[in-house]
Amino acid sequence: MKMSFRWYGEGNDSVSLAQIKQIPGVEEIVWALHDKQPGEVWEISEIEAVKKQLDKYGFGMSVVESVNVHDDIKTGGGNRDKYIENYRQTLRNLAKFGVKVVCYNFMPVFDWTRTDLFHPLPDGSTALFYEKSKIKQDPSEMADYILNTTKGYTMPGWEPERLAHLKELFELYKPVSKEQLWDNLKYFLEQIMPVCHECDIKMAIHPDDPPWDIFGLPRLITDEAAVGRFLSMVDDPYNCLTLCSGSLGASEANNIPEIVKKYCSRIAFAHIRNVKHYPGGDFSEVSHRDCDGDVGIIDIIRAYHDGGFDGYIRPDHGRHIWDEKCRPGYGLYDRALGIMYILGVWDTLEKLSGGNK
Ligand code: CS2
Ligand code: MN
Repeated sequence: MKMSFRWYGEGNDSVSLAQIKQIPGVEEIVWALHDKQPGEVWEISEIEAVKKQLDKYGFGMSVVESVNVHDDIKTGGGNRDKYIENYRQTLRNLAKFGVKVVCYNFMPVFDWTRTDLFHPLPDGSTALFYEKSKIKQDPSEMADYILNTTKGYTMPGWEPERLAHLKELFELYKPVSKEQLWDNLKYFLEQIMPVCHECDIKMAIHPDDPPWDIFGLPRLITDEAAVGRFLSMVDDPYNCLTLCSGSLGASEANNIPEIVKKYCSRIAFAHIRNVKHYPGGDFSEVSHRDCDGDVGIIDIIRAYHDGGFDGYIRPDHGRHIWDEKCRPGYGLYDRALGIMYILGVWDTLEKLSGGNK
């Protein structure tokens, strides 16, 4: 297991590399070129610039989150082959810098969705919250809320330039059924698998968050059956998962420790996040401590440990604590606490099983 920390880049993150360096156990920075639009090639000089920044602190750059997939690929639009070729070129360029895992998602229009970015918790901290009844058919109210609340820090999938074209985006996805979306995902992966082999890069899909259809848009990676379908649809060791315990764990029906046990060998990247369920499908993100939420953090870590997981792992969203001003879910303090919790459980399991680390 290699511990990592997501960082949005110089001038684009409230957290500095120097701060991350002081969190015990972090070897890798999970990074991306956040200025790139989906479909653009990531140029060597741009990747090199990030490498120089990370080298100063001795961090690896093995995991990219995300190389976003162009809407034409998701919808099966006319230019998809052009954008797939660009994606392949980006993979080739990333391989030159030792990138081993590319996280991406195949969610239509939005990335993760929350109705409250700063929901107060009883301890005085705030966290991301989802209230089912607030998700209407029309997403424009939500889009306004996100734009007004995230000032200065864009949220993945909710970037102002995308939100400005919401109507067109919805039109684009109108004719795309769930089965067509599956077909388009399969087509995309089959086209890029040969390059993944050549470059030794694993593609690791991030589950849909929340794991159910929203705003009338289909969502694919929502439960164990979907994960099984996804992995057998393109049965290739380079077709992998980013197993996000909080995304799949937002649904009470999903047993995350069981999913980890079953598919451990195909998980390239683990996101550890805890979630508390409320009646009616509402949920709140909470601290990483097992008893604060419902996903079974200790059993999840145990499943990775006992499964011999040697991929990359990171704490996913944290709460906002100690008055920190940061990108929603991506502050320093609570994610650092999360790392210490994950490592505490992991190191204990190692010791109990007679390992020497
Ligand atoms: C992330 C996702 O913040 C998060 O929940 O895990 O936004 C993730 O980066 C994307 O879905 C991957 O494309
Ligand atoms: Mn995640």
